[in-house]
Amino acid sequence: MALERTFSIIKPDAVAKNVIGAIYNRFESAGLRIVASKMIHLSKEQAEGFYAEHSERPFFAALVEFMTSGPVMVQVLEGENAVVKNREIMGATNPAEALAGTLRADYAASIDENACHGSDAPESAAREIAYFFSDEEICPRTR
Ligand code: RTP
Ligand code: MG
Repeated sequence: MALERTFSIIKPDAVAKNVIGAIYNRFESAGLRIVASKMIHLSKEQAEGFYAEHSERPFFAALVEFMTSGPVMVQVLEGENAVVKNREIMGATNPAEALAGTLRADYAASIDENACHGSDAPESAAREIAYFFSDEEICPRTR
């Protein structure tokens, strides 16, 4: 299968827990390469735009509040089957349902503060990558 890209966020709860490196290790151990990365503190407008598909859901205001509560790490992951692979590494949205050994089982406290985001399809991955990164900021491996 050809290389695929996905978009990932280490959310404010996990950044506060000081587990950025531990989470990057999970990605790398699974064969995903980090081809772009930066730390940012999302504005309300950035968080609302990113999660626009959920704007009518009852948890939307709490989600935006949480996502702007501290800095996040945003990254582009590249590898075979990257979208599905990252979702497997993350585990279920609700950490109570996440399989043992997944990021959310290990680092998430609740469905509202669940440690990480990962694109749910190649189409959303392309949109989400473009939301945060210019082409020049993405560095595919040359060796
Ligand atoms: P994400 O987009 O953050 O990677 O999470 P996801 O695909 O697993 O879940 P999604 O349905 O896209 O929901 C986005 C985020 O909204 C919060 N949420 N809360 N209280 C609730 O019922 C509820 N449902 C979703 C979660 O923080 C979820 O990650
Ligand atoms: Mg989602």
